[in-house]
Amino acid sequence: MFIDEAIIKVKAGDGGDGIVAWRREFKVERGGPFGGNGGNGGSIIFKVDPGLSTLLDFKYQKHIRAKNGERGGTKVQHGKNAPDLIIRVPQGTTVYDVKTGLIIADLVEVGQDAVIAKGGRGGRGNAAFATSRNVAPDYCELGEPGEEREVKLVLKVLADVGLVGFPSVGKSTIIAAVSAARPKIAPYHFTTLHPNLGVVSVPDGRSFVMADLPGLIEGASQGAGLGFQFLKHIERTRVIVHVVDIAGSEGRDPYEDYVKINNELKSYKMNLLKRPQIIVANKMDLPGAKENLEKFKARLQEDYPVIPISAATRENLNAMLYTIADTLEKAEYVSIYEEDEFFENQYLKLDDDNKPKFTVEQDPDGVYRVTGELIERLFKMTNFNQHESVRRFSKTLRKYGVDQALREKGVKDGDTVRILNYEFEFLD
Ligand SMILES: Nc1nc2c(ncn2[C@@H]2O[C@H](COP(=O)(O)OP(=O)(O)OP(=O)(O)O)[C@@H](O)[C@H]2O)c(=O)[nH]1
Ligand SMILES: [Mg+2]
Repeated sequence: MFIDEAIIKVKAGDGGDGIVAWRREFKVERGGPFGGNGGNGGSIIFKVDPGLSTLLDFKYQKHIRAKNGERGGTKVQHGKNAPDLIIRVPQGTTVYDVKTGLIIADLVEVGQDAVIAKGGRGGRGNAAFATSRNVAPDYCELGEPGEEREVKLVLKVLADVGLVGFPSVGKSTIIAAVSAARPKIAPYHFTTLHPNLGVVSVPDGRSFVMADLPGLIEGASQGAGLGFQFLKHIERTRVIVHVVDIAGSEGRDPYEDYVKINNELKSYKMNLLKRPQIIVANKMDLPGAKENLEKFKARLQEDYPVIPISAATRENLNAMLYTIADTLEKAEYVSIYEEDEFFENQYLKLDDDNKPKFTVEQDPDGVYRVTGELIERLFKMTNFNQHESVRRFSKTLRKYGVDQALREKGVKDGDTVRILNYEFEFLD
């Protein structure tokens, strides 16, 4: 089954907690700090596997979790790091963060990988905090929580050229004639229900990947027929091969077909008409084809090449392949996303001074709330049962300018301040 969209939840492993422990020595009640660090949680990494061609696996696997890091041990033993979890995806998979709609990764190269949810760092044990000024720290960090998010996977097949046209014009017959792909071919509409890819070898040694796509009809970009959901598979192609039934064997006018399909390509979000196009006039073996070809050329306004062929009798196929290969050589690489559609470009964690970004806002009940990714993480790693950990947390907030920002908002000593679901008393 061909599946090209899926929504799943991912949760990276939490870091293990650091611990507080002490060395025991003869006659010494409390030796040096001996608590080890927690291990790191496993990250969830998506990696391109060229052997995969569908997102079918994600129909059954809706929750993916990586393992947590181990807690630190006594004798300064480091807790074990959890292994990263590698999830294989087909080439051409775009991973969106559902909450923001932004792209986390666009996985197109063979072997390309991306961290989709980062494992939490292990918390430090008290041994790690020992300094010459504080030889016996009695605090430790909690493990950092692993990232958790809902992601949408969209497969947009990776091909150099895409065959587009009305149903039954012969797209699947063409790809079957020039590659090893064996799609179903039949004299009824919408025989092809998902894209088929084929590697095409040109007699002069060049080669390219061709995609045979489901037929389009008028209104496809608005969802008519199989519609819009398949137009996304044209997005990554650099050249469009527009197939027409030049014999008009189903009673339609080939030129009108051509205009209708181009209107759909134009209305699609990326204006696919900007791509180089080659017109393939198929079914030249049928009666009336030659006259129709002349009429078609006379009405054609664009200067696209028109290649007459017959996929059935294999006539003129090489001329078609040379034209496609030549056009591909000149075609530019198309980038299908804008820079600002990517998560990392929108959610830089640090501001210009290299301090974490945060905001101070008033909740409906009047209490001031501090939000910000790094501040919230720091908060989660603080062990509030340890006096010293709390002190360190407040010190860091001061260093990052959170205190200052609160004061500027009018927060005074003794007022309540919120981070996540917790409340504190603000003390200068
Ligand atoms: N006479 C003739 N018939 C052809 C030619 N090419 C394809 N056909 C026939 O046209 C019919 C439709 O061909 P397909 O290749 O399935 O058409 P398609 O464009 O892939 O159709 P959809 O998948 O439904 O969009 C089949 O019966 C083919 O045998 C040709 O060059 N000449
Ligand atoms: Mg087909």
